[in-house]
Amino acid sequence: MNTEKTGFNTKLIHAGAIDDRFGSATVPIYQTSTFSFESAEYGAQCFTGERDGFIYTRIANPTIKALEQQIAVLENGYGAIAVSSGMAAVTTIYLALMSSGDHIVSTDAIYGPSRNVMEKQFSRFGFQSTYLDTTDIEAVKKAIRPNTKILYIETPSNPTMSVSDLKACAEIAHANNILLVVDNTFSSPYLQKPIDFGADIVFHSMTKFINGHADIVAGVIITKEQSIYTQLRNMMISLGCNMDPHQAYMVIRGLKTLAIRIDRAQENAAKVADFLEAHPKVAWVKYPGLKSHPQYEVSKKQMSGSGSMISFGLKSGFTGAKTLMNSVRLALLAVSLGGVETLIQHPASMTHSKVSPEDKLKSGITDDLIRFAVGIEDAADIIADLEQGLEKV
Ligand code: LCS
Repeated sequence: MNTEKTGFNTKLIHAGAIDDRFGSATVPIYQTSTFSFESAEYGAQCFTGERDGFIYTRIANPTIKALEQQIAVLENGYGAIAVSSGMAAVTTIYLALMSSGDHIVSTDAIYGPSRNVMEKQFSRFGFQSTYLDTTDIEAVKKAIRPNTKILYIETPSNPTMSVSDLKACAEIAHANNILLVVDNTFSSPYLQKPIDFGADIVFHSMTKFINGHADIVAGVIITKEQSIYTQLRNMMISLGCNMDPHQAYMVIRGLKTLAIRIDRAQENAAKVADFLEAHPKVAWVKYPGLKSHPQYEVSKKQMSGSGSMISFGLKSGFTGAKTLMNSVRLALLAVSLGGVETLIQHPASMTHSKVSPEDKLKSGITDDLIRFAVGIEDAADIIADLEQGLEKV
C-alpha cells in the first residue's frame, strides 16, 4: 500500500512491502549472491544504470532494498543504505566524506569505537578531529576550521545521555557549508527525526532499538539528498560492508514492533529514573525525561519521548558500581542496548575502555557512571532487582 500519508505505526508494518507474485505477507528472503539477466543487453543496461535491475548482492538485493526503503520513509530521508554494522555506518561516512587534511568536529562522549577509529586509525590517513561537548553551541562554533567537513553529533550521547541541540547544530553546519551527521541510535526514528531539524545524514546501529531483539548486528545510513546518498552508497559497495539478505529479514521482522517496544521500555525507564533519583545511595541520575537533566528543555523540543537509556552514579563510586553490577539478577551484565531485556554495564571499563583516561574524564565518562538500558519486563521487577542490588552496596 502507499504509506505516504499514514501514521508511523502503519509505516512500520507496511512501508517496506515489495512486489511478490505469491502475495507473501512478509518480505521474502532473497538469499542469493547474484541475479541472472534476461539478456546481454539487459545486463549491460543494469550496469550503466539505464535499468534498475538487481546485479549482485553487495550492490543491492530486494530484501535489503525493502528494509532501506522503509527506514528512509521512517526518517523522512531521500534514501537509506543498509550496512553490516553500526561501525560500518560510521566508517563508511568518514571515508566517503573526508580526504587527507580534512577535519571533523564531534561530540566527545560518543560510542567509544566511533571516536577511537578516527583518532587512532584514520588519523594515519591525515584526518583531523576535534572532540568536544556539543551541547555547548558557542564551543562548537569556535571549533570549526576552514578545513572542517563534518559536524558529527550523537544525541542523546552514549553513555553520558547529553542532549545536543539538533536545530542549532544544523544552523552552524550550514552557515559554514559543512554537513551535519547525527548518530540517532539512542532514539530511533520513533522518538527523533534529525532530518526534520536540518541534519544531512542520519545513521543507526540497528543492532539496538531498530532490530530490538539482541540477535543481530546491523547498521544503516539515511541521507537527506540524492548526491550524498550516491557518494555513500558507492563507498559502501567499495568497502563491501553490505548487509546480508537474512540479516535484513531479521531487522524487518524486529522493526515492526519498534513503537510498542519503545513505548513500553520508556514507560519503565521513567519509573526506574524516579526510583533511582529518590534512592539515598544514588549520587546522580541522567535521563532526558527528568527535570534535573541539564538539557531537559532541548530534549522536549526535538524528542517525542525520553527513551529507555539511563546513566547514574552511586555515592560509593566505582566500588559501589561493581557491587551493584555483581548483585543484579534480572538485569544482564552486558554491553549493547535497545533489546527487550534490561542490561547494565560500566562504560569506563567496558564500552569506552579504549578512550584515554584524560578524554574520558573531560567528556564526563567518569568511573562512577553506570549505564542502564531498560527493557520491557515489568517495571516492578526491574526496580526490585535494583533495590536488592543497592542493599548490598
Ligand atoms: N553508535 C552508537 C550510539 C552505539 O551505541 C553503537 C554500539 C554503535 C554506533 C556501533 O554499532 P555496532 O557496530 O555495534 O552495531 N554500541 C554499543 C554499546 O553501547 N555497547 O555495545 C555496543
